[in-house]
Amino acid sequence: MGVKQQTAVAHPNLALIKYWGKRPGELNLAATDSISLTLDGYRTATAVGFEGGLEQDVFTLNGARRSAERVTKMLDLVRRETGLRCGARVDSRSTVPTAVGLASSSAGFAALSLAACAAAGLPTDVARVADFARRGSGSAARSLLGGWVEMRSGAHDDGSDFTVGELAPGNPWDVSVVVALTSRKAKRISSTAGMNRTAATSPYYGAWLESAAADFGNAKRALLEGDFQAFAFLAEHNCLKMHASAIASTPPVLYFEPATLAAIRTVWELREAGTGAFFTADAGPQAKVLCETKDRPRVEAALRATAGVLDVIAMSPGPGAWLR
Ligand code: 2P0
Repeated sequence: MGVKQQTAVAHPNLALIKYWGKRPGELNLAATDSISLTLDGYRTATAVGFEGGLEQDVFTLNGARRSAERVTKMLDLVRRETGLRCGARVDSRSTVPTAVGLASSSAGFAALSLAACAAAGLPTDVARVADFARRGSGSAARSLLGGWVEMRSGAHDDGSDFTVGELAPGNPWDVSVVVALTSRKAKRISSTAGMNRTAATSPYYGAWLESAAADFGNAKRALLEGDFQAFAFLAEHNCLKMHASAIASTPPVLYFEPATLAAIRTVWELREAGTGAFFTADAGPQAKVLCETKDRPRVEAALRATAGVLDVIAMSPGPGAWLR
């Protein structure tokens, strides 16, 4: 077989209504439906080429050889579907800092799954690629699409009614996301480990699942009705509930650093002073602030002046993954 190399590019996405917890089984189906915003700025470009004679996958990230374990797990699904037996060379170039809570895996597995499907000759429509992307990292399925995206696990155990879809493609609001970087250290607990520990040990996990389902419905309605304040308020509350359930795990799953809390206070002070800014935080210490673009300079300045904030990075909504 000749080598057919394909390259895909994807951006990370920011969860505003969170995926936290998995359904039982091997299909990596989320226990909660989620809503995200795909961002511009950071990006990952991944080239995949299946090579006859290559016995193992070879994975390089920004030129350095890395463990191919998670890559191979996903590529095995592509091989199973196509009958391909050989290994692949996977060369990924990413500007997303890894393992600090900036959703590097969402862009990484979106680009990998799209490039792998194309290289293996499988269909590259979003519905098909999303099944592979999700198996690599749940949140990656959302990065296949641009702007506001919903991810729904459906009701079937075999994942056949799992969907991702663009919400409000017309982009109802001119929004920005301002990230307050509070630490450059790798996060202490991976999101997979954090959510599994929460499900196994947190007394609040059941309450989280119940209230997350209501949040999803209410937030989607607010988005479709164009009510930014209602949507963003729900997103902030949803984030706090996710972290509250995680903190109550044994041992605790705590992602916040002192500067994360300082940034949260800054956001609340901005709101008290009349600026519509709302924070969210994922499996890492960074505070991510959603605001209307007209308020972005004020939000950036306030976060820069916050104790412990190392840097401030502003981003806009971005497109879904594409083949290059
Ligand atoms: C999300 N986060 O919806 C949630 C909200 C962080 C908080 O990191 O186990 O890395 O690989 O499917 O996609 C989602 O976790 O987890 C995540 P796996 P993933 O983005």
